[in-house]
Amino acid sequence: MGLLTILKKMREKERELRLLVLGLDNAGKTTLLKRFNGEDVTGTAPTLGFNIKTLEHRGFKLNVWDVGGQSSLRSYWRNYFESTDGLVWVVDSGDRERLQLCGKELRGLLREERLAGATLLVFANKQDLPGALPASAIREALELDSIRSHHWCIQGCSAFTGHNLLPGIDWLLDDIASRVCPPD
Ligand code: G3D
Ligand code: MG
Repeated sequence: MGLLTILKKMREKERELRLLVLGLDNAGKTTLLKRFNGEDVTGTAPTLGFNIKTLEHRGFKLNVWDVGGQSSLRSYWRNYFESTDGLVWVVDSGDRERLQLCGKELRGLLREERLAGATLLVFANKQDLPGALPASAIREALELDSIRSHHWCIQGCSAFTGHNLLPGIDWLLDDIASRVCPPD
């Protein structure tokens, strides 16, 4: 392999990012990924293991892992932490009963050593639901302002309609790129 080929391969590797999409079950993780990928979002079944999707966006190759969120599966999340550039935490903004649990699970993740370098994007999903809490209320309930260990941002969105998905993902990519990709 010539030097130029090696350099090109290194460059490609730099533009390959690993995103981990987590959240409680029913938060809308799989729907969000499908919508982002332009797939039909009706009739999404609960994820019993994990989905891996490779997406292209803004010249980045995104390896996205969508791991099932049922309580029985949460202990397996740790198997997916290695080399994660960005953590996307998806919240069902209509699920007031489980907001406490949602915050607790998120704080547990942020203490994980192998996620220490990751940027955090919180999607306050299902904003299209009439009873949905706004992103500001989710931010408070999850105590996001107390996070000092990670770069973070919260974005209200609807995976169902696709509203505000792109601004969230773009912020995430910009933040990661400023850390891991040298400017062209
Ligand atoms: P998960 O992968 O996080 O477990 P899913 O969640 O993507 O399977 O979605 C769980 C349910 O929430 C699905 O409904 C899905 O249609 C719905 N949902 C996901 N995102 C949104 C959203 O932005 N708005 C609304 N209104 N619903 C959403 P069903 O009825 O199929 O269980
Ligand atoms: Mg799912």
